[in-house]
Amino acid sequence: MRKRVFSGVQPTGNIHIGNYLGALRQFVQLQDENDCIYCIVDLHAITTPKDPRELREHILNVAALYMAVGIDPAKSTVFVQSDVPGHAELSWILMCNSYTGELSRMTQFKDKSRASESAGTGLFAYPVLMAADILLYDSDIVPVGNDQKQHIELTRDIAIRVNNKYGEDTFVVPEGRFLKEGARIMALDDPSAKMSKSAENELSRISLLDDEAKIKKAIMRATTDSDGEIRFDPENKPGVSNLLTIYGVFTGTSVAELEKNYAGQGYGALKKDLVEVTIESLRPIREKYAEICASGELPRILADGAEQAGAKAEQVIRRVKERFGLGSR
Ligand code: AQP
Repeated sequence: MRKRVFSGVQPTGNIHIGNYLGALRQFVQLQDENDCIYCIVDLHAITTPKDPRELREHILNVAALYMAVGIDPAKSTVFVQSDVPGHAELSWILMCNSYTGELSRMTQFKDKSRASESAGTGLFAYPVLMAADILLYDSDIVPVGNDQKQHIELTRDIAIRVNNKYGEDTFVVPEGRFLKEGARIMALDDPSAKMSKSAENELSRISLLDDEAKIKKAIMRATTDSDGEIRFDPENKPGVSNLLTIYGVFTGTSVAELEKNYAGQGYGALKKDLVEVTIESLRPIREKYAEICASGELPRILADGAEQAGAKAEQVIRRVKERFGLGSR
């Protein structure tokens, strides 16, 4: 049976191979068998200050990259979050059904706010907006990277809480979908942190549109360790293990096979080959991206997507308002 799938990416910078291997790769795999809705979550992006012109550029960039990695707007609904008002509307209703205690426990909030008094309220409420995004479409499956596990659990808690109070079929209780390999790609310069769009060091990540020179520099300088053995051991050898994971997912090779192929060789050999593998894996994405940008089709795709998503969202908003006794009709 076809399931409803929902996920999103923040337009906070250039999408990197962590976003791709952990999340977007799943978006593409799921779209043939399911009813998929993929969003560019711009309301999430403004939880930290953004330059308006850059934000608009990033929104269009993420939309084009969605298509470039293989999301087909004829199969999946692709749209921008703020084009559908139901996200903000449902978010407020859910905010009135969530607790400050549970939100203060979210590790992403703790990391991003760094316990600062001036951290924005939006940053604090971020997971509730994410719950609204998911519940607004009666989503069954949410394909995301491992870093979003806690937010998915919170979404489920809120859905179950509301269902207990307002009727079992108010919300569909969704499930996260996490890949076995690639669900958490680590930063190249510091394998104890996840690869991130907003990390200061450009060499910490490889973005899908990076040129060959940048890819080479980032991989050749990736932090490893001093024992020189190519072995998959994320706890004791996080740098090399991260490189093996990236290599393995891009080529469809198991890490055990890679360990065997590189037995007795140094990190230099592994890195050199990974540069080639990465360049070749990203080449078709870069070419497709250029084609999409040149086609001038994006505004129409996003307008159609917003219309389709808006119609679906409207049904859930009507149901929720009726259950909560909101509005005059
Ligand atoms: N390092 C990662 N490895 C695997 N998956 C990842 N994701 C993010 N980083 C990794 C997954 O990518 C999807 C989109 O992420 P997002 O843009 O919505 O927000 P994020 O998780 O906060 O990603 P970034 O890159 O770290 O962005 P910034 O720096 O702006 O916060 C999600 O499914 C996420 O799990």
